[in-house]
Amino acid sequence: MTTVSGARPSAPTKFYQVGSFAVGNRLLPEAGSVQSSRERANTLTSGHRACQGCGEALGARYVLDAADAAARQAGGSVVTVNATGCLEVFSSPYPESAWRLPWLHSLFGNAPAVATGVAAGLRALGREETRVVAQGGDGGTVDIGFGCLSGMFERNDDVLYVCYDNEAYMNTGVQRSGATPPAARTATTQAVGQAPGNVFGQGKDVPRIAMAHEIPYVATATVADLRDLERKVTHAMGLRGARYIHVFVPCPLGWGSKSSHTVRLARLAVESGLFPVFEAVHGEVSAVSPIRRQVPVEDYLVLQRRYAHLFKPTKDVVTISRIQALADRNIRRYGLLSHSQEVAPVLPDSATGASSTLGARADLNDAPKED
Ligand SMILES: Cc1ncc(C[n+]2csc(CCOP(=O)(O)OP(=O)(O)O)c2C)c(N)n1
Ligand code: SF4
Ligand SMILES: [Mg+2]
Repeated sequence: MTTVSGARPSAPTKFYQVGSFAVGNRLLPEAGSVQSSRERANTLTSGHRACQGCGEALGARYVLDAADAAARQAGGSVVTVNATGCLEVFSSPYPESAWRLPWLHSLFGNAPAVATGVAAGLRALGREETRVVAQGGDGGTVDIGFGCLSGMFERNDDVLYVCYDNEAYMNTGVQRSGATPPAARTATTQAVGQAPGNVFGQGKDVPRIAMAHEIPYVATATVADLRDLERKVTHAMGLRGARYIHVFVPCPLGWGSKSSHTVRLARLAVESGLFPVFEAVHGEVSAVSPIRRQVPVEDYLVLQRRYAHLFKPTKDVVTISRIQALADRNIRRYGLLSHSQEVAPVLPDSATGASSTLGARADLNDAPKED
């Protein structure tokens, strides 16, 4: 190591997080990640007003940085269209903005239509190297913006649409959306009555609905595997036409989880089978992220106050078993487990006795206290 005459010798580089390719708070360039690059765009800067541990803020930064890097690589740039929701609100309190790229907000339900218009305008101007990324929460995507999104898919408009799924309308106080999972407590699905929390058998699986439109590319991802997310965005940016990425983003405020558990919860959602991670090309599944060892759904549920009623005053083994059955169905549907591990059969509604690797740790369901 050389030192400039008179300058203090540089401190030796301190490595930590062994195996994570990280040094300090930055990924090593050798890892080939957009986030490891000194020239990374930082499309979403610090200083925004997201809650501590917000999965949506983390996911959006990786998505837009990767999209911006891919567009620059191809000699272009990115325009972003944002639906109303937490991401829009916490990043753009007037007169400030945390965005460092062209960014538009119009309404809650029309981001796909606005993005389509932006793409059409750019095409008319002969500026097809400027790429359009639209983004919104699950409410904006699955519910209110769904018609516009389906039209964008059906016309195969040249837009990458990214949904950040935190499984409820968080920005307005945690109301149920079409992506809220069964049994979850929200402000509009209270933990009261015979069947507390959200109902079973409703809701929309938008990645599969997107696949039914046979668009060029559909993918799911989580903030537990940011390299995978980055890779999928980069790949999608190399394609033309309608593309859809559905990102699972835990929300500490809405889920009643510790801020420090955001990545852990995303990982548990994947490893339990509740959130399958896959890619699909023109309507056919082309790749899945396999699970090495399936964890019981209880390990995931017990860390969140929105499921507290499943553990107190007594453990609701029937409802937990029904949720387990949904995870097992995903594992079979996408072939997520390696052949070395058998998938548990679907349990009937009356089934009892869901097992857990947490065992007696149901006490973790006590109100999570921030570290
Ligand atoms: C037509 C219309 N209805 C309702 C609202 C109020 N509203 C703003 S953001 C929001 C919830 C957004 O939820 P989601 O899309 O899931 O994003 P999140 O805040 O969870 O990230 C609602 C209901 C609105 N802005 N416009
Ligand atoms: S309420 Fe949830 S989605 Fe909204 S900023 Fe807070 S953690 Fe993020
Ligand atoms: Mg939401």
